[in-house]
Amino acid sequence: MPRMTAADAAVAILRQEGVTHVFGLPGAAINPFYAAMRRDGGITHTLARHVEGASHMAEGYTRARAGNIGVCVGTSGPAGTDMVTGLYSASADSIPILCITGQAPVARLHKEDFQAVDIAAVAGPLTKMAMTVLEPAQVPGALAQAFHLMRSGRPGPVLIDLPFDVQQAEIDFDPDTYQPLPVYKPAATRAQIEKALDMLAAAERPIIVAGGGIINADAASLLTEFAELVGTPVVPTLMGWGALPDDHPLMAGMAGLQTAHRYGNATVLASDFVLGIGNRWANRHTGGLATYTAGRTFVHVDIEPTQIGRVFAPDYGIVSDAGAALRLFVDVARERKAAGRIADRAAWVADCRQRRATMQRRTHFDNVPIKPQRVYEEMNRAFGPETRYVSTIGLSQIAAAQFLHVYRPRHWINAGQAGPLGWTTPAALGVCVAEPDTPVVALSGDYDFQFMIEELAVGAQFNLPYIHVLVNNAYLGLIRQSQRGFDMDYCVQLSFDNVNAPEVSGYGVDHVKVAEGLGCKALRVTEPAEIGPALEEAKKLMAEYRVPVVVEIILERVTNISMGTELDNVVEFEDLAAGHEDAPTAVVAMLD
Ligand SMILES: Cc1ncc(C[n+]2csc(CCOP(=O)(O)OP(=O)(O)O)c2C)c(N)n1
Ligand SMILES: [Mg+2]
Repeated sequence: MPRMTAADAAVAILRQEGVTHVFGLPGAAINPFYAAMRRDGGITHTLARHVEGASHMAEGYTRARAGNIGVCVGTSGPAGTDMVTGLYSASADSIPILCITGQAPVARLHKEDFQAVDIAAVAGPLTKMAMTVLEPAQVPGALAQAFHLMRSGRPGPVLIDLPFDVQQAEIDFDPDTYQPLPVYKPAATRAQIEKALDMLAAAERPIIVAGGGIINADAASLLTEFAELVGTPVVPTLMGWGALPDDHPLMAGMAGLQTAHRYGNATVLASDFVLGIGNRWANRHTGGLATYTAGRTFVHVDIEPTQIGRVFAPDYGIVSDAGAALRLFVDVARERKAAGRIADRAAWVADCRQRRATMQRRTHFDNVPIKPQRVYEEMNRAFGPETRYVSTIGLSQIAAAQFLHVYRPRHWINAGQAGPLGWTTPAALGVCVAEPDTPVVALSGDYDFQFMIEELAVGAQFNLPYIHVLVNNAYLGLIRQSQRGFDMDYCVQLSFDNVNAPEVSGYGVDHVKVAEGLGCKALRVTEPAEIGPALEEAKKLMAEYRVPVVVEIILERVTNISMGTELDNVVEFEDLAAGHEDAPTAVVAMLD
């Protein structure tokens, strides 16, 4: 039997499970694992500048491509605690990442050793498994189980903590006969799908709510086929956005309190039946449940049995992987179509389309300082359907979801539930590693950008080019807006007179200088007419220098973005579009 260190066995298993790349940051306690990676030679490594950055890079890597599992590696103590935010954000959005940490030697774990923290206990609630492996011979089993759990049921992260002496101990292990464990995914039965389709058929104004589970299951084309077969409009959730292209005739818009379209909310409110697939009825999608559910029948399909009924009791629940359910939905719908048993929904679809063509928000403003809406209009012009957008949170992200267009699954990559500031830059870098040939455009507010700004150096060092649109209002904009309810504007200003940069006119940080200092290219824009040319220039710089290119757009300081507490109570702060020229890049042309 081959003998090797447990660290060598761990690396061999990563390779057998398909890992080719890790994101990390070494320290003394994880050096045996790094030594094993070096001996193996088959895994590339991106050196993060902050361990939290490594965890978000791993998330970006997973989210970008079906089947990927991002791996982040750090040492004992603070490295693990730094990665906790990545574990939270991954678990909240059902994203598998594997976090590997070094640890103090087993015999010293209870002696308050240097950088010995019980990371497995810390990570427990945020992972599907968090284990400090105390026996070297358990390492292969622990890793096999880690991959099994990450891929099975509702996907999610795992943490494996490896004490220094466990990594170095020799064990018997045969990498050649290692076999990944089978993956468990519940699947709907035909009877369940028939029943759900009967309920859909009985409805007059049905919609499908398409969640991130469809993207995780790589089932976007099945969703499109099913929606077309049953002629039913689709309302994607924020995590499901891109499952159906924005220009598809059945795309009815997103619904919710913030990242939503006026027509999306209006269509949900006009519906009488909702088939939710791979979604979790997130509160920022539903708003108040009384409004959301009144007068509607619900079917909920989810891979995680305990999700059914968690937020509200659906009329019917099905435990199934979204892909497995959609395959059967398509099969049965096809049979019913052939038998002439599918209702004609043309009038309802036209109704939804009409809302889309009339209920637009205005994007075309010529103001200086620039209004944010105009930025997204220019981005729609500059970036094609192949673009992958990456964002986390803030007015910037909310407005982006209201105004940008997404045409493909995994092209809107967003830390939907956790929304950790600082996520965007490292996640975008992880996406670039996973998908080096597709254009990546990150979008940050100034505060999100400042949170993990050091990761830009990673993009410069490892030649990970992408465009980072930075919308700068010198404010914690979303929190400023939410403080209106407290009648205050308190501790949310990022503006100051920068003694080194009078040209930023009191907006505080000189992002261009910082980005350049970290090895990136950067441009600053203050006039609306400059946005388009700057984005084109950024594409050229990116191609020439192969580094991240920051396009900073100086916004007006205060712009409130549409949001509310109920689907029927979203507050609009700006003039609505009155005609096509007010929303010139809307996918469905505005009816004047
Ligand atoms: C780690 C963390 N702390 C606090 C918050 C709360 N928060 C959400 S958005 C926001 C302000 C974001 O400001 P900016 O990135 O400039 O975006 P803007 O809203 O101005 O567009 C804050 C503080 C958070 N999401 N994450
Ligand atoms: Mg801001």
